[in-house]
Amino acid sequence: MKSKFFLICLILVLGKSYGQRIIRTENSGWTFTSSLNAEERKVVNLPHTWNAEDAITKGGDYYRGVATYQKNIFVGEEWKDKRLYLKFEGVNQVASLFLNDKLVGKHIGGYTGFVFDISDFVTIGSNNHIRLECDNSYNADVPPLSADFTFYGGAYRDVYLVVTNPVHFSLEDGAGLLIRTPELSENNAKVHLTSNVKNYLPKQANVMADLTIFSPDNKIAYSGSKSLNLAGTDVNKVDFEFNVDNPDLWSPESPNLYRAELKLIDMGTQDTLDAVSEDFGCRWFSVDPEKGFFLNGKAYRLMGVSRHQDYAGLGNALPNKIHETDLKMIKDMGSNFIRLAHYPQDPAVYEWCDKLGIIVWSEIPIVNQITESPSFFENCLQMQKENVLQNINHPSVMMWGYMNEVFLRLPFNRQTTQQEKDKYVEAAVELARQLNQETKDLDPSRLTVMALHQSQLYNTSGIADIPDIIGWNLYMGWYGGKMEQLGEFLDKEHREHPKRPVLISEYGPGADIRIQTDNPYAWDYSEAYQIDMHASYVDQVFERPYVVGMAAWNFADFGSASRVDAIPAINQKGLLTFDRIPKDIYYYYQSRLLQKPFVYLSGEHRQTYYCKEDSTGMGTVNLYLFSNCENVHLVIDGKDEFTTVPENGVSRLKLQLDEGTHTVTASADGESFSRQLDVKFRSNLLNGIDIEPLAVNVGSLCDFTSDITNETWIADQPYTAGGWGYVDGEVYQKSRGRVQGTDQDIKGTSEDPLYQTMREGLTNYRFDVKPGVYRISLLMTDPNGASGERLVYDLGQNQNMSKSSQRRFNILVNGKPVSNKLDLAGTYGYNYGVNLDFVVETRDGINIQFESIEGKPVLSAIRIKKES
Ligand code: GCB
Repeated sequence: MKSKFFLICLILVLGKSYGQRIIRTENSGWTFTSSLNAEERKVVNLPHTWNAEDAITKGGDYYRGVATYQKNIFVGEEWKDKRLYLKFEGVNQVASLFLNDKLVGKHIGGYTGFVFDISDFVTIGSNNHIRLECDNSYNADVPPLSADFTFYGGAYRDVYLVVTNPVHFSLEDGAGLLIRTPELSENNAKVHLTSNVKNYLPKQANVMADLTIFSPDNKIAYSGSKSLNLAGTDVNKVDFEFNVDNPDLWSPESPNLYRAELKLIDMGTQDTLDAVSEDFGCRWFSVDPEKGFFLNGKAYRLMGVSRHQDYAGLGNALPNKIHETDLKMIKDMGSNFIRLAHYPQDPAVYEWCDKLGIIVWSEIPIVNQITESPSFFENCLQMQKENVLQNINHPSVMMWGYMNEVFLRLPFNRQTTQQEKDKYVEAAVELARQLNQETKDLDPSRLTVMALHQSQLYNTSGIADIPDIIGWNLYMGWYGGKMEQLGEFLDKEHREHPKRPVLISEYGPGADIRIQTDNPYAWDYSEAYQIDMHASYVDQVFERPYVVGMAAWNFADFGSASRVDAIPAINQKGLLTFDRIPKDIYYYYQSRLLQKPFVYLSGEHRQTYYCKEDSTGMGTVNLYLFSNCENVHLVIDGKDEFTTVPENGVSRLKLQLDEGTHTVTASADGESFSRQLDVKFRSNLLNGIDIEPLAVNVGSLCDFTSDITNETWIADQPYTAGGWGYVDGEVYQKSRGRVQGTDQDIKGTSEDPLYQTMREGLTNYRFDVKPGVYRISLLMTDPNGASGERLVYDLGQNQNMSKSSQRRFNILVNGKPVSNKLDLAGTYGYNYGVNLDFVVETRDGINIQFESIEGKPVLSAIRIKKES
């Protein structure tokens, strides 16, 4: 009896839902061809980009052009009365869709989704040929025109086939359902829901629109119906307005989501013709130039990250799972805020921000510059429309952005006359005005925002007065200036523009987990400098209640094909590496932002500490302790104990340790963290070189640990009798003196930082070793490029060029020549990593001599090992 009842119910349920839309991925088995290599055809699955590899290996010369994806889909008789759509979540950057060789449509812009109706192009009962042409070449009418990230081409997000009944909710307008909460308080939420319905039947359709709202705990919060008489294919609007009492508000701590399910029921057959569902949330927010950001009446400092959407080895073609793990790491860091820089991201990103409680700034990619053409304006406005309408229901989204540093390129464009510059500025201001207006028209409930670089042109032009909030991208302590100057700048801006809410939309230096130092300085790419700069910025912001918040640049390292950091083609300002290994700085933020007790000791990527031995036989080890606890108890090797009081989440520990392995344990409030570390004295290193070579990162204050050999090349030192080090010469510095070493891509190696820093003009480098046979490796590069040196991506600060030079020199060991007339540039080319290995026998130490023939000799690294 029971089972019969169940069967009837099942039939009813199945019967009711019969005929609803089919949504299936069309990701598998596309044949890919590109005009780069017309011969090559390969089968790929989406998400896919053709630049995952060459944007790294070829730098700025990665392939930007046309490529094609093709596949067949079978459309059976059963779909003859259906409507068919192809839905693309993102194709970079211009996409043209052909069905059976007929053009269906074209979409401009690489970062928003689009839907094409293919119903009238398919042949029933047959295979249908889909061809998607993508073009990621430079297009002066399509933003971004220039930017510090790679413009990976391809169908890099999911693609779906959607099959619907002739009567269905429209797919072409953004989210499908538009849900607004025009009035909100703790006691009541007024909700307004709209959808467009289409009827492709040749006759009028009488349908019922059934709406059910589920509360976060899955109870029915509202249900209602409306009957609709749908005539023709015209769009018909269906509207609901209702109240939810005592709504469960959405916030970072409680990301409560309501679900709206809307169905179309045939009044005759009672069949469900179509169904859509969307999550939404109830929350209100505002911003005040003095007091900062408020959500549901409560003050919040917005703290978080900016995020790019790519990943090591994959380019921008990420499975949704990586978006999810990224967002979870951002939440676990203690963030309540994310800037989706510099473009709208995958739908999965917004969904996870909703679920995890992360407040979103979503923007369109107008970066660095604009084109003063009507089509550029049109494309920008269309992109913003798509950004807004596709993401409008997400409660996490609270800001719509539309420009990043639009005046960056302008002042350096020397060919441009003042008059042309003025015209350009006027055009940018006009574009900002139009975008701001369009955004407000589409969604008056959100705040508008724009990101600026440190230039007064944004103030003098008036552009900074257009959006509701200003984001400053500030890099004092990196691209010029000192990190301590941040507060001064913010205060001045605040004084001069007291009505303007301000946040920091970017900040942070580059850092490489292979590079460690006790003496951090700008451009050394050390983790220590990254910690110091971030900590300084956060402290300065926390001292200023008016600062709305800050978004660290960047959540993770990201692809920027023409940039050269310690890893070429990667911008290394991430709190995590490109493959998402957290740098120490990630834990600093946990200590600063998490609400639960937290303890961490730095040094995840630095197991050995090479110290100077003091007169008592001890060396100093520098560790950062990150903790939000008041008192942290430290125990060294289970015996020596002391307590430290972290200031602003950090204690800078200077531990006196003897040579050997030590365990340091930090505990507070039930949390405990242990780190094991090895201490070695520099003065003893020559003794063990028959077992472990002595490898020196010449011209640098940083240790460099190779991720290939795991060998550490330790920071350089001056020679003292009985020891080792450089005798003379100076640290090679670029002409402008800001960077120690060169910032060029070193060819022939992935260990660029080892070669980038060097001494030049040296005549002797000595090791007072015991008699024996030694293998000596010299690492060198000639840093002077033919076109002179410059920072490839420099925020336009300085375009100094230094002249190329010629250097030729002899190398001798203890007076015996090992390399004559070495011409690094002539033999290998500029910026090529050259490694010379040779074996020598000595009775009286090793003195490597450099004899200049022309120009200054250079040495980047040296390693010696006793062979016998
Ligand atoms: C900026 C840009 C961003 C860059 C960043 C940097 O101001 O907005 O796109 O990646 O600086 O790392 O130089």
